[in-house]
Amino acid sequence: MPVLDERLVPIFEEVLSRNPGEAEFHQAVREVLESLGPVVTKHPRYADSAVIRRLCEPERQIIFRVPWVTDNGKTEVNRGFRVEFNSALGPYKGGLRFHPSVYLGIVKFLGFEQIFKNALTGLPIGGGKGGSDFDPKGRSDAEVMRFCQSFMTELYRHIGEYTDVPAGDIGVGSRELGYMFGQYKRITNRYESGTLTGKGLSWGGSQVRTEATGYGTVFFVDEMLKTGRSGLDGKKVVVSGSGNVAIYAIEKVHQLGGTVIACSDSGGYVYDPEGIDLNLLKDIKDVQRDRISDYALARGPKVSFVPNGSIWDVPCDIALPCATQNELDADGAASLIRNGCQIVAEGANMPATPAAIRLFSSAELRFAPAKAVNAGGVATSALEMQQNASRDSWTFEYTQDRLAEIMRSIHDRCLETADEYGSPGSYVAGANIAGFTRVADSMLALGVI
Ligand code: NDP
Ligand code: 2IT
Repeated sequence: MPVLDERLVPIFEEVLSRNPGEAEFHQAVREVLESLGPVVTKHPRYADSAVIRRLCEPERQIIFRVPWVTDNGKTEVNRGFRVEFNSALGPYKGGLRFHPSVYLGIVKFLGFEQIFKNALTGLPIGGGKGGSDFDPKGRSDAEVMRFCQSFMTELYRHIGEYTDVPAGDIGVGSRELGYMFGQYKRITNRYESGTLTGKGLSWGGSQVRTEATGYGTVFFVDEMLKTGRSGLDGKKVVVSGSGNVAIYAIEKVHQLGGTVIACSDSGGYVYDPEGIDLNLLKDIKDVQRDRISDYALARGPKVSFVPNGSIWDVPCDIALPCATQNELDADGAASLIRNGCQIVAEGANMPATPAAIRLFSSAELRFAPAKAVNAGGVATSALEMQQNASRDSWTFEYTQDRLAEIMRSIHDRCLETADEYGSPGSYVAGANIAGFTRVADSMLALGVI
């Protein structure tokens, strides 16, 4: 493990002792602190002012009961979370995740990452995250609605256009956001569009928000390729997951001339050498809400389904992990390197383990971290807020151009910052330092808050 600067060791030790058992949060904090040594050397004010200690402690953490009734009349009790991590740059902003694995440590890791990601966009948004250990899989629409209504019956008092603006994440898409917005509107008697993002187009949503995280991921990769005077044309790409981020990453790779030959869900992966049939995938995943194994069944014998297999064993030029945290470990990384993969860019949040990242940095492979690569989703959420505030709606083309420009600017800022702090070419150092300095400077300007 890389050593931490001696001024950062006590901060990390405090994070460990104050947040016991929250492994994902520890991992996310450590990854940022590992980049900050040169920053506190160059600018001792960051170490002297306790701004880093303050950043590691959420401004507010809300945990609540979510009771709801199944179609069979049984009462279920889930736990709801909203961690309002940092509001130095704007209202707390970040998604809601519904997945059985959700607990405080997951919400805190995601909220912590969100602070720096949102800072990198250059837009006026603070960092937060929320969710529940509710599992939407196998639940009817009516059950999902009752759960969402109960969740919002508590959450509504904590959020608002100027306070905290949630959106989607794993298990939360336009269906769930619709039920939550409906309940928010009903309780508050306000059509406050800017209180949630990722809304449907007919009720205050923005063009391109659905596609934004996946498209933005591929725009970022395109910028990486351009620095080597190359492009996506003819490239073989592997994308893990088959949810919102994965589907629109696949769509943009295909639009830019690459071919996605494999994707997955938690049951395994499909290998489709001719390229993923996106209309079929969208129908199976978005409409039928079925499994990736059904995709292979529908495509016939030319497509294989590998249950519980590692998608990183499929040889490719570019790998885009777009499913979940820690899905790409050292074995997966070794396999990608062995098979000649050139770029790994994180569409999901923290999908590569620290051991995998260490292997990438010692190989001829370029690695780009989530807080830069997948920032297009939240950036387009901020564009949605901007449209809501001005009661305007922009065209698809204009919004997509704004997204592409934001991704280009994040990419360039990462490389410039990495250069400035003595780690040329490191997107990890660039993203962490550029995100950190913007937030920390604002916090210092606002006093000890
Ligand atoms: P979805 O719920 O739409 O899709 C999630 C996908 O990941 C599904 O294919 C799911 O498979 C798979 N997956 C989830 N958990 C696991 C697991 N434990 N093991 C293997 N596969 C798993 O979520 P999104 O596409 O929205 O989110 C994907 C990632 O992108 C997350 O890390 C999220 O935080 C991140 N992200 C999302 C943004 C957004 O705008 N939506 C923005 C930025 C980042 P299965 O159905 O089998 O569970
Ligand atoms: O991880 C993320 O950036 C998201 N889930 C999107 C957050 C948002 O507010 O759009």
